Amino acid sequence: MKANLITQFESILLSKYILTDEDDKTPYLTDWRKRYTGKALAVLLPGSVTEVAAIVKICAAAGTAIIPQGGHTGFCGGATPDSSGEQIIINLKRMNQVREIDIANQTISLDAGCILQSIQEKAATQGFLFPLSLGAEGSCMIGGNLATNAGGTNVLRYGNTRDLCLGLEVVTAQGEIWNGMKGLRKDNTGYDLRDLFVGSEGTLGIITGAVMKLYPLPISQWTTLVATQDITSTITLLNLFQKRATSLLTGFEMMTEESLALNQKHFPHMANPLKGNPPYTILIELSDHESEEHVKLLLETILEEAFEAGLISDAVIASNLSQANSFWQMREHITLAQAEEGANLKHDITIPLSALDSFITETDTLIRAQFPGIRIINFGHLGDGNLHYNIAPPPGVDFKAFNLANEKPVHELVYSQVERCKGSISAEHGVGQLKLDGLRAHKGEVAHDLMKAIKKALDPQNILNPHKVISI
Ligand code: FAD
Ligand code: 2HG
Ligand code: ZN
Repeated sequence: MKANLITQFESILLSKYILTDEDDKTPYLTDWRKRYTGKALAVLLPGSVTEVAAIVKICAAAGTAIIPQGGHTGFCGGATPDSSGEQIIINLKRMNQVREIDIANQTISLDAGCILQSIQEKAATQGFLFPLSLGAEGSCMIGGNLATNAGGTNVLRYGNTRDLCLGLEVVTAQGEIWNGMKGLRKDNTGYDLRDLFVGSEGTLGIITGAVMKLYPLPISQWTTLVATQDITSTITLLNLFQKRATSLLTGFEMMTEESLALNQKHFPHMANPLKGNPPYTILIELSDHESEEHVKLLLETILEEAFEAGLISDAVIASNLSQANSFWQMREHITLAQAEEGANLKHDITIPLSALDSFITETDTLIRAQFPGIRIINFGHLGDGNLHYNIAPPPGVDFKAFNLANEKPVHELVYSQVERCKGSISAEHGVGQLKLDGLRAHKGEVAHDLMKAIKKALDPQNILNPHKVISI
């Protein structure tokens, strides 16, 4: 059976693109956080949509499960196979061509295996901004971004990956090719198939191509770090920037003192330029298409207002690009510092801005009381109400032992607060296998049953990424 499948794949792909040797497969079998390791019968590296479709047809006939994979940087174990050794990984990395930049339509058509950073760079050569931006952009792929509906740091101005997508090309669970590669900003022709596949984490189809929106490159960006003393003034500050800077506000990221302490421990060169380790350090970015002077003056005026209103106690404006980059580096390195420290318990959550104060105050108090000495690594895309409310054991306590004993009650405590505040248990990282069990309770029976019905309709054999997002 196994040999027979491989022989069939050999009729489609050169044998160098069919990885069966253990050493060759290893890099595809463990997720970025090293939380999940699986086995696979083979890792296939197709070079075109027709090859993907032909592979899926073979797997469908054999009832063999397929794990679609991009850069394998996801946080929920969605791209990692199970331990059976019977699943096939289809990694899209060879499908990495920009198909077209349509200047008049302001769109870019891409193969799903294009690395996010390379798309940003390609767009910039034509004077365009491709706004999706996240810490993994050097290795994640647009197919993975679409499949997880990734967020990142520009969402408050440009939306998440779903909002940037106009068209898709998808291979279905039956091995058919759906060509929806249209760059239309309006198309009301019934059910929106594109939006069904975006965020489906490889469970409904394999995304092989996409048409994405482009925007004019801003001519000037100003970045500042400010200190706030509490979350109430931070939200008021956000509202002030939203009111005064409107669409010029392109970044509003929050880092707590505890998050930056972890950075300092592992990356000592990344010192916070603000004085005295404030409780909250906020990174704010304004982008302008008018002039350097216009946006700088606006930033200075809003900051002055914020000082006068007692919302901020300190501010540093980046004086050049390299200092602005160093502010962003400090923010992006929190994830890397956490990985250096040990496997923390992640909570990628969204809370309505009006409930953030209550969420943080109450959850901080409860969790510190129940787990004395615990470290709360709370940071995130505050402009979107998206917190990365991550939990690490007290200093010196073994991560593995702590997580084993406390993972469940920690999640229960945090997620019950999320429900109280009418938030979401996954803001931008998805569900994968990590949050599979909690989904029914979170979404409610009706929504969960509708999701099941969709999965059954599109993938009745349950061969696309089974037991990820939803089990049928
Ligand atoms: P993978 O990890 O390979 O796959 C993710 C899921 O999508 C899996 O379920 C997989 O089966 C499916 N999939 C992949 N490709 C396809 C395809 N072509 N068709 C169908 N299904 C597919 N995420 C954010 O949202 N915001 C952030 O700010 C952010 N920052 C990060 C920072 C770091 C340092 C790291 C390591 C990760 C970060 N992430 C962030 C998480 C991750 O980068 C994103 O989820 C990203 O979109 C995953 O892309 P990928 O190509 O690596 O997908
Ligand atoms: C970020 O915003 C990523 O940096 C990672 O989404 C969050 O480390 C995390 O939990
Ligand atoms: Zn994030």
